[in-house]
Amino acid sequence: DESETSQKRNKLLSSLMSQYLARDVPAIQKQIIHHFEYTLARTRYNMDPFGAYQATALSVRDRLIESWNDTQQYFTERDVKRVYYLSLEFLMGRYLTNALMNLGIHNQFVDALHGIGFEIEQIAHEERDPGLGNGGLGRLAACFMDSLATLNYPAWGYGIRYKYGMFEQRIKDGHQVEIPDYWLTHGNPWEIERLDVTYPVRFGGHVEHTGHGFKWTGGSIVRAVAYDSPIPGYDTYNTLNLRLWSAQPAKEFDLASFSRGDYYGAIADKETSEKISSVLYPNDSTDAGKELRLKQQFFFVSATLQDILRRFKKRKRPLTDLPTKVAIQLNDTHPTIGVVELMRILMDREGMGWTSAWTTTKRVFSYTNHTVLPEALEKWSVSLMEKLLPRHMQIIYEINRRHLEATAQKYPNDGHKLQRMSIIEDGYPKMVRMAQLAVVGSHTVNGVAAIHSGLVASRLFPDFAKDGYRIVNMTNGVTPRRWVQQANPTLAAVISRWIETDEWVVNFELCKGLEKYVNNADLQREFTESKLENKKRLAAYIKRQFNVEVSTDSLFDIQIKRIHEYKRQLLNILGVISRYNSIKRMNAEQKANVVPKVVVIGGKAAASYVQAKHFIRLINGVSNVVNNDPDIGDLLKVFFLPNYNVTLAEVIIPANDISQHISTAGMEASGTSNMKFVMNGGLIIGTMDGANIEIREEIGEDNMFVFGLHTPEIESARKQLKYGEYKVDDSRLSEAMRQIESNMYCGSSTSRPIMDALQPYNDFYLVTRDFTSYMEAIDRVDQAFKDKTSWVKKTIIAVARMGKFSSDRTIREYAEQIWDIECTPFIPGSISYK
Ligand code: B1H
Ligand code: IMP
Repeated sequence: DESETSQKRNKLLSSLMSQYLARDVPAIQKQIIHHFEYTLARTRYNMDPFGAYQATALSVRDRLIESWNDTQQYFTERDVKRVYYLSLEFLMGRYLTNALMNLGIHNQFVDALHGIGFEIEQIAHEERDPGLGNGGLGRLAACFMDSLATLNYPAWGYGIRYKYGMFEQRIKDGHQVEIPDYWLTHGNPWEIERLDVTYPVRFGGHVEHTGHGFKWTGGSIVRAVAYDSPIPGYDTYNTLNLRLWSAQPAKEFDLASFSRGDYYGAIADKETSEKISSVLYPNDSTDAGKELRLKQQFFFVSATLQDILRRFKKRKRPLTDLPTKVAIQLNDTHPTIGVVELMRILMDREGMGWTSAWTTTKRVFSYTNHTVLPEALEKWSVSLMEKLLPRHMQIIYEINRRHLEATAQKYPNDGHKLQRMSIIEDGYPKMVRMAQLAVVGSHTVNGVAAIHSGLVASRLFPDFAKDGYRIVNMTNGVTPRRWVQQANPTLAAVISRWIETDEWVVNFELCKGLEKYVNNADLQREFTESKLENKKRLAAYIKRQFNVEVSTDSLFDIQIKRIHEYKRQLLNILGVISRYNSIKRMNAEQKANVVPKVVVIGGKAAASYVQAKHFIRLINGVSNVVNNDPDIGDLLKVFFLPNYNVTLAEVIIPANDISQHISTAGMEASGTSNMKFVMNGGLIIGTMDGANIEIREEIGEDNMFVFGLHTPEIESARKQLKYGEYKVDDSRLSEAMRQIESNMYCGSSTSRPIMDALQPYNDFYLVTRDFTSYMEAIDRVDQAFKDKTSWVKKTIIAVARMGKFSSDRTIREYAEQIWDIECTPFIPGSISYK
């Protein structure tokens, strides 16, 4: 009857809990007030929007905690295989609306808040956007978490809880200024601090040879403390976890320095450990090669592996079974040291031999490559590795020795091949190539779009590809929850009404159903009205920012992404300058024929990326000239929107008529905003690069404005330009360049380096070479936009055919072809909590 008592107790507790978590408006209001008064210790007579947001967030979090605990317990009891997504970046965006929509309690919260005098939009707006990522790579990790949760896959995200996220960008006199993003100022209601979940992480020290192997000791210890954020899936009880590690001083104080009387010195030492999780490196697509960055990588990987192994060991079984319960995905090379750390743990701590440790390790890891740009390929000097991770350096040498020996046996007389495939790059200094290490240590390598995966195999790792290494393609995707349902409620309503279901939110292929109504004038009108709503929202934002009214009849032309030479914002702005010049020359009659345009450009430049910062200065200069020219009026307006982030993307993307994805062919691995723009009823002007190619394949060539050289033509075009075998001859371009040179838009400190880059012998990104083709495409856009009916039809067809680009599709492919994990939807009443 002991079990009878406990059953009774559980029943009572459950009933109390369901009363507390009831979904009716009064229950929600009670909960919000409760948190306001007791968690925040504020008085209800003094409720401000920020406090209301905090209390609301805490109320939502309460609702997530139970499902989240149940989900973890369920996975444990079912003993399922889990995937661990290791990423140095998670660009999650705001949580509140996402959580409410995924939990299906948005309407109730709208009413509950309204009843106590707040509008949900205002409350949602109080949340800081957690910018723990640079751009596409970090946002991809966030979309993946949403899809994993929604599809009920047993998955965890692991990363770093940076104190300072992506810097805030301000514009001062046309220049970018970086402001630190101390995003935790007012706490973070979505995270749960796990002071009980902590692991020691060692740096430095030395390797001892014991009787039966090697032991890494000495050095200094940093503690990793877990911070968990629940990840709700859409319309499912399953709730996943994103575990981010924060660095803290280890408990064991350095008694020696205390006894020496060096009190301050000993404390200062401890302070430095906290630096490890202090700041996100803002270098999208380039490798900064800083010691602290390597420390960050090992710190989060070591804590994560300890956590994963602890979980695995809850059941007694041999460690060689690890690959049947654990899949680890390396998001780029950043967590690659994990391959070596797992080897070390299996051998030095668990006593496994090399061969079985290696087989086990290789079956656990897989690696996603996100770029073929040489400047992004991570390398660490052997001497730095030896200093920070001496045992790991030994293991890397041994991995490489065996790898090269096996290769040499197959290709006995090919020293160059060995050099290319080697994990160690000879030279001064000697370097460890993390990409080679990731390939050798993984069972599968993937690229992120068809063309990119092809290049990974043919250009980056041709020797490995020929040697039978598994290199596959996993075309990126984005979550339709955040990027259509939440960002674009008017379009979402139109879709649901016409295909008579809102199932498209979890099955984006269903949008196909729109296509049969493409000629229906009512659908066309609703599409147009929805677009207008979204353009008004962006126009209002522009009005607030710049105090300029823009006409929503204009074509909204948008390029928002990190500022990079290869993304060619410079090509865009040269096009804008020519458009300006051509309007300047027009008479009234000609002007009547011009498609009025609002050009929006946004994006951050890495703080040390000088040329990218010049681009920003030039764009602002052009904006200043064009927007203040009375001859131009509404025909052309140009804005550089500061501080592009996920929250701003949610406002800008739904308003697009056209978006620009105009990288030099072969350089943008995939791009993911291109997908979001089209899903939101806009068309693309773009090069045959990254996912553009597959988008065009899906939506049809008539619905995309393609221009420029193709990847196979790039190298010879560069040579031709460089050696004067090809001369660019376009008077619009020379005029624009003359104006830049004359400092019409900005001073010479900006114009000179930009002019330099445009010289034929310097134009690596082929801006001048693709210019004429680009301008032709812009003309085609103008012509197409003049026919409103034909335009809206194109956008309807495009939306209807974007099914492939849901991250749900991507995640299913990873799950089936790489991770070998299964959907495990929660079955109520099935867990015993034993
Ligand atoms: C992408 C990065 C990246 N590729 C190094 N590489 C970083 C590399 O801080 N670092 O050291 C940060 C980021 N990011 C992007 O990944 C590609 O450029 C996009 O084309 C792609 O869509 C995205 C997601 O796959
Ligand atoms: P893409 O590089 O254009 O494919 O965009 C990548 C995605 O990252 C965008 O769609 C945004 O969701 C997100 N993002 C958020 N902030 C930034 C940023 O500062 N630069 C680039 N992308 C960002």
